[in-house]
Amino acid sequence: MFKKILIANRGEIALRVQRACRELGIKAVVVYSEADRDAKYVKLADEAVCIGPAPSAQSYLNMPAIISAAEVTDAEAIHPGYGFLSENADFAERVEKSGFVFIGPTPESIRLMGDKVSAKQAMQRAGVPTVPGSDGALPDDPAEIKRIARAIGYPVIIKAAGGGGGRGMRVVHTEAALLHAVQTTKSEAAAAFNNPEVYMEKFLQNPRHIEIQVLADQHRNAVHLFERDCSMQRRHQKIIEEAPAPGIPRRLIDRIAERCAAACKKIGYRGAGTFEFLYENGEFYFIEMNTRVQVEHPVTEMITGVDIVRQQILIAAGEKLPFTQRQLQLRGHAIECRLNAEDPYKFTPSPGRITAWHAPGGPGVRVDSHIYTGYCVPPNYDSMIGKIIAHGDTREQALARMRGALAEVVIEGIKTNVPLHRELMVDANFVAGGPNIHYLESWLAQRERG
Ligand code: MV4
Repeated sequence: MFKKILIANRGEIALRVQRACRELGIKAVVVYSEADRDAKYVKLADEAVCIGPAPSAQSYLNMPAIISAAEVTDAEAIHPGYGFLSENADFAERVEKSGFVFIGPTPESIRLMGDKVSAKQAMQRAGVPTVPGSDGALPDDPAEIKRIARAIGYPVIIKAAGGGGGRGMRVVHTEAALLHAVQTTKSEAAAAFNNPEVYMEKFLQNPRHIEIQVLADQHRNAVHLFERDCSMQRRHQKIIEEAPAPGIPRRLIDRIAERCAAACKKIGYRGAGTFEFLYENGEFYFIEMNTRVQVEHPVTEMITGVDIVRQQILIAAGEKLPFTQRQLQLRGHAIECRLNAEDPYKFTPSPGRITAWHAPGGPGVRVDSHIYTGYCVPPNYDSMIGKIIAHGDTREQALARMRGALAEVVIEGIKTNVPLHRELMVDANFVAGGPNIHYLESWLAQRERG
């Protein structure tokens, strides 16, 4: 087992990875920017190395600085967390070329999934159902593009191969708008991702966003850890996630989830991963795969009892998965509310000093956060300051526990989205379960109108 791991991230996930290290008897080295000097994850680490000024381009995205930090501290492996360099294949490659273990998939797997065209083709070949669409990247011939759209049927969506997570896409409703949309998406993709390739899919109007968590070791074992419903989002930022997904027949999900695990074996995937699906009218359609640990991993941990970060580390160290698919049991229901330092309804960031913080607690309540009373939320990064996760035997109990936790929580000095979560946890449609990806935005628009 590793003796020392470097964590190439900040905030709550840097703390979360450290906790997994501590449990395994591994020393944790953290890196920090000048803006994070007083962060809790820095204070609690065994060693900490400053890697640059506040802007992430000069710190958390600074590959040479991070690799040097691993060298001077004698770390053996690097955990990238989420965001930043976590899905950068070149980083994973440089980490391994420098003699460290990258706690994640191979650079080849990251690259395969980073290109959304190759990811979709790989999944199709592995028997995972995908959204009907173009067979790979779109050709240049305008007549051919029109033929493909007609065959799919309008509306269609044009997506950049280098995009993902909602970046570089355009919906097209008529043939008259098609070629211009393809051209615009192509030029934007060339500028944003250095890759002009685009592909076309049937545009699904009212899907839910359901994702499957997987774990694969380096000995051809792969399991799924069931699904998460991440439909409650605004502008591609998830704010509430839950597991399992309400109202979807278990046999339907199990069939898809088993295909995801089988696909991992087929492509030689290793580590934690997430298969993203759109779910509409009883059908699952694969859209993308994430090759990192996700923000919302705790809801899966709560319903399975599996520590995903611990497993990431064990897998990277070459160990076998300690359970088979059959040994994994889905237990109860879990809901996560992301805490953001922002105006609850206008969504403008609200950095600054936290003058009071009282964390909620009680049975089934988990808080993953790096904040403390007196902590100053820096303006340089994502506004997420933590997560509350509530677990119960049933969805109703998880909801009740979340309502209790949100009633208890105190965060003063900055604005947070706690009031928004309090409203949503009693919203009749959310409580009923299963809203689609547009629900939150229409709810907010409705609320705005009064
Ligand atoms: C789609 C879609 C409808 N039809 N693809 C947005 C994020 C990226 N991962 C894929 N996205 C979408 N792809 C087809 N063929 C609708 C979305 C989408 C969406 C997906 C998941 C969660 C929130 C979303 C919000 C708007 C659009």
